[in-house]
Amino acid sequence: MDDLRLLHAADLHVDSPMRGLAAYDGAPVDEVRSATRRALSALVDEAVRRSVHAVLLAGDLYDGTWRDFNTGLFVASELARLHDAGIPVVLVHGNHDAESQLTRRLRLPPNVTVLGSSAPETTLLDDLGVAVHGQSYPTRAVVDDLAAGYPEADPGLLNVGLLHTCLDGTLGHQPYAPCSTRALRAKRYDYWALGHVHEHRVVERDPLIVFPGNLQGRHVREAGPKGAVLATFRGRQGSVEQLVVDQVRWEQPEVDCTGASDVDEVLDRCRSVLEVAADVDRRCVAVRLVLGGTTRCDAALRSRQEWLTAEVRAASLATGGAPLLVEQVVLATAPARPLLDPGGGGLGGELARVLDELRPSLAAVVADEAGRLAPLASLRAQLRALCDLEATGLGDEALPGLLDDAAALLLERLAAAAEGRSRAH
Ligand SMILES: [Mn+2]
Repeated sequence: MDDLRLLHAADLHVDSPMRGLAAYDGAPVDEVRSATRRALSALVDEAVRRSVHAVLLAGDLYDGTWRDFNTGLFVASELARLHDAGIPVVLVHGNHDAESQLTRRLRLPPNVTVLGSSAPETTLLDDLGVAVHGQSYPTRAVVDDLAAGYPEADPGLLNVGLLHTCLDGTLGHQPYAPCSTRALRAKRYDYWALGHVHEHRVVERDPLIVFPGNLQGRHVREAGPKGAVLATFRGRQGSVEQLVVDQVRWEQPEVDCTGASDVDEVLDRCRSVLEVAADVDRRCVAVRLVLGGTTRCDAALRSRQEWLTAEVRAASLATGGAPLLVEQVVLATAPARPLLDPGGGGLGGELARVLDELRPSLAAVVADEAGRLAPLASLRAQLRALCDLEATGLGDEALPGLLDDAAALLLERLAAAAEGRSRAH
């Protein structure tokens, strides 16, 4: 008997807005903005090229309601290419594209079956001997165990469960449609095509319980290769492989600045790391560069971060490799010797003593946030929502670093001012 090939994807988030993207001049912004669409096209290309027998989409095909009908038209046109190739598609909606979330709707091509949201449904792919069981989300926050209502396996068929779930919640993500792997096993299905967790993960092999991960990373917390899963069955014996189809690869490479004697040397090291990043199979790469290590030029870097970021971006434009987007440059370097010695003399010593006085009160502000400074906490929450600070990765832990940055900046300005004065005399 021939192999049965099922292409399983989830969390496509087509037209996800890619918040927090730095749109500086020269950045490959269009490439990044269109990445979720191009990843879907690449998925369809793979399905056709490999003549898969069916495509399974396990929720969050859309990121939310469409800005206009073009999102739906684009998806319909890609799924129509599968129709032309005679490939059926079975899908469920997840929390992002739950019925209540989508205010606009379009009919999909006739090869597409959308499993309903009021109760579990089963669709039979008759000529393949496959039963696909599943249920869509009626609303965004489904906290019931949907899988509990799925039917028992049909012993005469290959049984597939299509489910958008956080599983037991230990993999992170919002706690929707929770269930245990034990309960899934008890259904005696041959394959559980899951969605919702954005990391690729084969949870169990017997039976296969699989998260393909999202189709296309959308920010630096979704780094590394992304794509779908090809599940191949010979009889009841299944195996899986990841099919990478992402069009923009997110990476967070580190630049070791240990021993760098000046800023030029740091920039040279950044350039080398960017050249390696741009060499990943010619795919557009979005990077957050993290500068670490102990260096004498720590203070010089901290006092000129905007310039440093621009220099790194300028370097990224001419690597000779794939288009690069430098999302952010994070300074995590340490001074080669203590920047400011509270026991020392002069300007540095004086500033160090002032900062040491400030440090405990800063710690107290952070510690007391839940109580006395509740309004501050809510203000911070509002600011976060406004600026999507989480997407930039700037959290409470950044506060002490901000103080160090302020110290470095202040010291450099004071030193420059002092120098200017002495020259004037
Ligand atoms: Mn989801």
